[in-house]
Amino acid sequence: MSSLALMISNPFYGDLLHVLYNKDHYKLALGQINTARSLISKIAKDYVKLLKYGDLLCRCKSLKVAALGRMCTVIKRIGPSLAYLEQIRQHMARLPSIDPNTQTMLICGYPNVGKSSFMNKITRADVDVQPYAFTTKSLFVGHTDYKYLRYQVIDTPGILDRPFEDRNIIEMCSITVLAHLRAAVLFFLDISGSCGYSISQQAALFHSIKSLFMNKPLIIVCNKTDLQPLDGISEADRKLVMEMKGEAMKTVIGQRR
Ligand SMILES: Nc1nc2c(ncn2[C@@H]2O[C@H](COP(=O)(O)OP(=O)(O)OP(=O)(O)O)[C@@H](O)[C@H]2O)c(=O)[nH]1
Ligand SMILES: [Mg+2]
Repeated sequence: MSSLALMISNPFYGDLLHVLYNKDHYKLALGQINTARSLISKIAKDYVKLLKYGDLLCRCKSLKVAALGRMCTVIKRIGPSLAYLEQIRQHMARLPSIDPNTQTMLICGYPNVGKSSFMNKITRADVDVQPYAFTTKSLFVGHTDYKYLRYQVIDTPGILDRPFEDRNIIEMCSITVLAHLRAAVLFFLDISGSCGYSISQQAALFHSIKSLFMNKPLIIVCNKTDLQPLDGISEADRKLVMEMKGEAMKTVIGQRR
């Protein structure tokens, strides 16, 4: 369980763990493990003391059996906590390993806008692409080379524009990675609306999470232009797109200073 404790101490994985699991539950489980550990070492110490007075081999052996029995009882009592922590450990082990110190591109946006399709084009990752929302339910990591430099690319689950407390665990994974990683952000917009969401809904999401883009290079990617050319969108939508691009320019200029 020490690898789990190590993960919790990493701010990014720690927050991700809080998003995926109830913080109070696993802290309680870890606390029970710690108590069990000290109980077991106390039993060991007590029985080592008793063994010193063991005059016969058979008496020493029965002391050993008694000590092991008491230790097993302690372990049995924390069985459910151990099973719960093992489940978390296995889940965390399946998460992609994200290097926070490498150059990173983060793909985010509304669900079904074409984030994973782009990810599959520029990396060798094979993320599932489907014509419905929330196909991607977890973080995916791939790598791409550009001008002799290697970039880490992270595909995130789609985020809906809704109050923070209403967001589901899948959306919160994206929010967590946006909040923690120093990365260039590609905010994907489906300007055709074939994703099922209008440009104004997508723009509302942009403005509600734009504080997460602070101090990060940001690019607005207008996707699905084969279905709807950019110059064919309504004046109101064009204004929204230009507004977002203006915000993105600010962050890029901020980076260059
Ligand atoms: N016409 C067209 N369709 C696209 C384009 N990019 C993606 N799609 C389609 O859009 C749908 C959604 O694509 P995904 O890549 O799964 O979208 P996503 O943003 O990863 O979706 P979630 O994982 O649900 O958030 C699929 O049917 C894709 O084939 C594009 O450039 N043009
Ligand atoms: Mg996807």
